[in-house]
Amino acid sequence: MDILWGMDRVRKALGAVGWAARWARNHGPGLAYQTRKAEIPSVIRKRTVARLSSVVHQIDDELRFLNDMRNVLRKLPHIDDEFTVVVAGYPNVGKSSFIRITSSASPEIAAYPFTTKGVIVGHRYAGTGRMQFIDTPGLLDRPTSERNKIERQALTAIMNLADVVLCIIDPSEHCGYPIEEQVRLLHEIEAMVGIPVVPVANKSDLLYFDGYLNMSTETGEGISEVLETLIGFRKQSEQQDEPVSC
Ligand SMILES: Nc1nc2c(ncn2[C@@H]2O[C@H](COP(=O)(O)OP(=O)(O)O)[C@@H](O)[C@H]2O)c(=O)[nH]1
Ligand SMILES: [Mg+2]
Repeated sequence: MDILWGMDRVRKALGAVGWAARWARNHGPGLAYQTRKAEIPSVIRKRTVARLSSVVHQIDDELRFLNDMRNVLRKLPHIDDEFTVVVAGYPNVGKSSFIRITSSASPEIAAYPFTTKGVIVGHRYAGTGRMQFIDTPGLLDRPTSERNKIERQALTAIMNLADVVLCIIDPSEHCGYPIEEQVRLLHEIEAMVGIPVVPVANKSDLLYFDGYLNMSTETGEGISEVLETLIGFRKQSEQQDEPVSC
């Protein structure tokens, strides 16, 4: 909430609503009594409604703000408090394919307030152990210089949930990006996040890349080794749990 709106803004809105609620509690019984006792109740009733509507009018902006906030919060992806892997890499390297092939249940596509695209959240329950994967379309798929303020905030929010970043590269370059550019993004992410980054070369069915963990989300080759490597960071993440800023 702090990242999305700022806690001071949220506090101000809730404070205003609290004030209106207290006003209604304090004045409500008196106004009701006056209305009942009045010789011409309709006049008092009109006055009462006018006073009430004036109170609501005074907090109109705050109510609208809280309503907008509720709409955003409702759409936030459901992200569990469990071992979390954020999947990074240029478009078309195989991020979504990896989440699809490793998740026990169908990955959930959730709207994320910062991006026009959905965030894909996948869960793995069996085999190597419980973990969840978060895809980051539009966030960790290109150099930082191209990210705007909102996207940087979104990234900070996601990184605070993450234990490990899995950075997928595609040495076959079928994704459409030269390998040098992809490795540059990998180093940039390593320098930025302050949590372990696991680089993995995907599409090993097309090209094997020396010096990296290799996998193919098409054939399934190397996937279990990648999962083992990721889960190896679970212990570490349980010990240190510090927020990061991107
Ligand atoms: N040959 C091959 N193609 C792959 C592999 N993984 C993904 N692809 C293909 O690469 C394209 C992009 O994959 P996708 O998972 O959507 O990439 P994303 O944009 O990073 O999420 C799709 O056409 C996939 O079928 C792989 O291991 N081998
Ligand atoms: Mg994708």
